[in-house]
Amino acid sequence: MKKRIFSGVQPSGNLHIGNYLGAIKNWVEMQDQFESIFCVVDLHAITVPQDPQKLREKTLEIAKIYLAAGIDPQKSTIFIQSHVVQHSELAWILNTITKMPELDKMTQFKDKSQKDGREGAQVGLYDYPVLMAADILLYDTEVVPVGEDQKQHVELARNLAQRFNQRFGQTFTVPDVFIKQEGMRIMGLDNPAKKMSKSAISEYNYISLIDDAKTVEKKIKKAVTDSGSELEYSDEKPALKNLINIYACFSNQSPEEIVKKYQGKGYGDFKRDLAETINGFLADFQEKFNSYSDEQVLAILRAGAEKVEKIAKEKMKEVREKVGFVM
Ligand code: ATP
Ligand code: LTN
Repeated sequence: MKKRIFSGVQPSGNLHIGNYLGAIKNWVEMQDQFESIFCVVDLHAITVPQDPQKLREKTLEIAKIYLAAGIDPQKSTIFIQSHVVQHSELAWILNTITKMPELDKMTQFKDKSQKDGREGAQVGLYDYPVLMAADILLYDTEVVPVGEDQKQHVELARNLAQRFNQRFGQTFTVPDVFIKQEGMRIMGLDNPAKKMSKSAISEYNYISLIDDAKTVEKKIKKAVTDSGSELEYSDEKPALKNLINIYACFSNQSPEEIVKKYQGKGYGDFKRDLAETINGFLADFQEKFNSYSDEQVLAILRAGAEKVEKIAKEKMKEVREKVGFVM
């Protein structure tokens, strides 16, 4: 039997090449070997304020991105998180076995609550990792493919599964995290010390999957580089290292091959070719992205929800019995 994988992306902001290289690209490669479930996590998105109309649009957009990237609905199931109510229900139950210090230490919460301070942060943002654990455990997920930044959250899902099993008897599969080395942490183009993020303030931080060719050229041109003029792949030159990593992921060449190719040439040549490589990928991607209608994706998402709801219902029946609810 194939192992089951589950992963998701939030419909907040513009998906960028970091999301693609760190997560979605790997899902596409994994969908033949695994029974795959991919979710558009709208319940997670509202942990920071969203405009309702925009949220609706973004939710369908993420699903189109999955499809355009190569997720095949014949092989994988895609659905919208809020369409399967059991996610919220399990999150509530898991809340009752989660300890405050487990959430206090979450890097993502610390980062995201920085803006308004802990006092101004919503409880939902704090509780985000528990909902994510519910997503994962509801389906007896065995492997969770994500970018580096999500490792801590999957660790919590593992702990909660073990704790619940210990207290109530074997119920949940303990999931493993899967992080692919290449692309696991694409850094911001304007600041190589922080990961590329769709909630970044400057649009020069990221390359969106729906940026046009001119914008990509401009953003790559403006991307910070380290001092010096020779292309170098090292931790001392984090900005260049990041650009070389991006180039490597899109061109299937190793960083060493790339450095060799540009020896004796300036950053200019490298940046021009990098923009061209990214644009080659985006042209094909965007053509597919634009070929889906809202109705088409909605039909796929509804069929997906129907399929996974069966699994979710069964698991919740077991959970309800175990915790002592009257059936
Ligand atoms: P935000 O910027 O709002 O925090 P995000 O860019 O982190 O959002 P998510 O929806 O939280 O996007 O993440 C979707 C997937 O993309 C996750 O698996 C995450 O690990 C991965 N990911 C996000 N940013 C990067 C990055 N810079 N490099 C590699 N993978 C990333
Ligand atoms: N928090 C994740 C998105 C996410 C997820 C999940 C990923 C929500 N639920 C379950 C894997 C499995 C993020 O990437 N920001």
